[in-house]
Amino acid sequence: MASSPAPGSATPRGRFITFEGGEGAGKSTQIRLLADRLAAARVRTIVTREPGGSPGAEVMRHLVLSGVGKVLGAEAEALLFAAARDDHVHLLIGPSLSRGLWVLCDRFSDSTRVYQGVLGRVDTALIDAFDRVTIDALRPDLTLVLDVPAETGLARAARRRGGAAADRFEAEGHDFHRRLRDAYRQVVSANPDRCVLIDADADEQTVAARIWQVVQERFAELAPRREAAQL
Ligand code: Z5A
Repeated sequence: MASSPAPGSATPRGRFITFEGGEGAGKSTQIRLLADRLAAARVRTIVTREPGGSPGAEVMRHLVLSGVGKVLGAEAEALLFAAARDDHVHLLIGPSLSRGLWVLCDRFSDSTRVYQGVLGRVDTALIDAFDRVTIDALRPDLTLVLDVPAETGLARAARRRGGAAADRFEAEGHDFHRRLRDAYRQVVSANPDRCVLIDADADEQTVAARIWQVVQERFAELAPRREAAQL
């Protein structure tokens, strides 16, 4: 793969791709489909998620999704997500990239900016400080923001849940989820070099094809080889 080597290493650093979006946008589904395409292209890939992805962070996941963070307030909740991210970055994401693996991550620091920052009104300076400590220079190479109307995402999530209870974020109302969508669109506008908005209001294979096109265009090493056809 053609990415530059990690400092002090001969192995080229892997690519880091994050998936973002509101409830039921299809992130988990699309991560699996992209991992399949990358495997077919012989790219060594791991799939992970936030909150979670490492043993300590999975404990934090259980805590925050149980709703305890909501009781403590948005700043404390942001701190819990940051603690989980610190464990995840240092134990899994960083070492995997250094070994040349591509990392596909279901949510990352943009989720904290949107959920706790925009919707929870946590000061941006505090979130910047958390990012400096937890992720430092480990910025995603590409962030795919899956965009669906709030009603579509909530209906998908409710269908999947069946009779089970909604978690802490699923339980928020439609207005929260509409503001979430707007906040994600602003993240894309503010970071056009890193983020791409994907229209995810379509069937799974159509969305997967849109994502694959973006990924191929972004990473030269995946571009379809034309030499054979030209001979
Ligand atoms: N959070 C935070 O506040 N701050 C942070 O820093 C971080 C996270 C990192 C984690 O929840 C919560 O933590 C999250 C933000 C907060 N809360 N919310 N909401 P999670 O990990 O349990 O859930 P999620 O990240 O929101 O994902 P999700 O609800 O599981 O949705 P998804 O991954 O985007 O969708 P999916 O599982 O792929 O699909 C949902 C259903 O729709 C499923 O039945 C699919 O079969 C179906 N589906 C998928 N694609 C389609 C299409 N194209 N058409 C029709 N149906 C589809």
